[in-house]
Amino acid sequence: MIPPSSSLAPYAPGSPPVPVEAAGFRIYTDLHLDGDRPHEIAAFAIDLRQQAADPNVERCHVVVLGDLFDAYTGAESWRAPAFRELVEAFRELASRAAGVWVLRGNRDVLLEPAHVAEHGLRVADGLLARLPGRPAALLTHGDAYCLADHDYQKLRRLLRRRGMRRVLGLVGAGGRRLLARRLRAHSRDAVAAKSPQELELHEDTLAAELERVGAAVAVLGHLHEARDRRLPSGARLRVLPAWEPGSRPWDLAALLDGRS
Ligand SMILES: [Mn+2]
Repeated sequence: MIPPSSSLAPYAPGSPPVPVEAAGFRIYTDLHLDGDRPHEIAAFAIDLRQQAADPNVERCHVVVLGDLFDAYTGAESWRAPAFRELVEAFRELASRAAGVWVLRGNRDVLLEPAHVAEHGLRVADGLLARLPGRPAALLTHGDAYCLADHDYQKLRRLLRRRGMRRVLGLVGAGGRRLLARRLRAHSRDAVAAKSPQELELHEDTLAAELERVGAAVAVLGHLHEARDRRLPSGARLRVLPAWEPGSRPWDLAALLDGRS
């Protein structure tokens, strides 16, 4: 049961989705990489190198649908020794693919384009992805639609305030690390204590956003479970589970066709 609208937090969209048209989109989501689990980072780097070696990637955009990091604190997160190999793999992929995007999730809300421009990566809150001759798909993390979760939405609004970025810049890397640790611990404890409907997507808000941006399909992560259903508006909702090492990225055409 979805709670009535009166008990919802206000919808705080991120920046407008960036329109991108390409022959293909390859999608990863919710890797939650952490320097304490270097084997997972290495496995993802291997996968990115495989993507870079595929000649077809030239016509494709590769998209991480949010929560690449388990706790992103700022540009320094990319410079941690455990991430060196991954950064190299991203650079190689960015030199071959039509585009490589890292979308912001709730765990890496502090990602800024300037942090990754030198590696050839792009940052956005969402993409309006269009395959030739197909309806547009909104690719975004999905946390913006969990409106029954007031605590989280309050935090989301706070961390996305313009002035907040400057404040976090001033507290320095040590302060941001402390903040990230606390946020992560809070999110783990709080999520365990929340009822399933508190963590649920508010589908009417999502449907309205799809209509607003002109998309017929939403592709989201965040919930760490697979879903494929029609919203009452007729739009289609695809939720991707967290990517696992050894599996292939999702292909947007296959998602639209229901082949994966
Ligand atoms: Mn998430």
